[in-house]
Amino acid sequence: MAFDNLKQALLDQDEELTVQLVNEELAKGSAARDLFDALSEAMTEVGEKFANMEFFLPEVMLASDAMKAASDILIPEMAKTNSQAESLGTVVIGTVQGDVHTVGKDMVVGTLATGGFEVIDLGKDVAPEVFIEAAEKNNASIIALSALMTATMPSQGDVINFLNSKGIRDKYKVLVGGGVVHQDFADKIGADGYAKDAIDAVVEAKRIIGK
Ligand code: B12
Repeated sequence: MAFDNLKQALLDQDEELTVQLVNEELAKGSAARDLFDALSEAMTEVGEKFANMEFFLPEVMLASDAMKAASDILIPEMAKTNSQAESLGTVVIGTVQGDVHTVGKDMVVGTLATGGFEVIDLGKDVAPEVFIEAAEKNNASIIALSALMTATMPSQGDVINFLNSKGIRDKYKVLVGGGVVHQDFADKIGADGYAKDAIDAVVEAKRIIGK
């Protein structure tokens, strides 16, 4: 398995070592994207360990912090290697209201930026009106919504309802995702696109804007 030490550092929730190994691998010429993918796999394993009760909230939070620190280095690196000459447009992204899960959303930020989009990251627990203000202000073409909990999935629909109530639904494509979200739910709330992971998010983002 590639980058075993790096993955293990994340599984050990060792932020300092994770960052050190990322910097060492970059200095050796490893591709930022490969490092990001390896860490994404490790983070998925963290999620599985949490579900199996091998890990509890403190371990998960520490691993998430290490992932965030690594992403802060890797995302700008990945954006540099983006071969797309022209921007594909602006995506406003965030985790929906009531939800503080950011790891998966951060990965989508990374892949969209590498894939040629300008990305405005609004962070977590974002209210519908904040998504829409940011989309209007930045002339976005896509609003991307992450939700990790059953209780916060309806907030994705709230953003679409808000767009409808303002009479501006047609100005934006809405892309949804996150652990609990699925295609049927996306269809039900009238989203334009759904993707199961950060790699597919780029394919789907391009598809919904016809690129
Ligand atoms: C990490 C984590 C946390 C961390 C979050 C830290 C952080 N900064 O993100 C902390 C500890 C804070 C946390 C808190 C809580 N959590 Co939590 N958490 C998780 C955990 C273990 C992993 C999530 C994760 O990072 N996965 C890894 C990433 C890579 O996967 P992902 O997020 O799904 O993202 C991928 C795709 O979904 C997709 N994607 C994501 N977003 C988007 C957006 C778009 C537009 C697109 C296209 C794609 C896309 O791409 C990503 C990369 O491939 C999950 C369990 C699990 N197995 O998922 C529980 C989980 C999500 N949490 C859960 C719960 C209940 C909570 C808490 C209420 C506390 C608790 N009792 O456990 C609080 C909620 C606080 C709140 N109001 O939000 C439940 C939700 C249950 C449900 N179905 O509703 C889960 C499923 C655990 C469980 N089995 O019970 N949590």
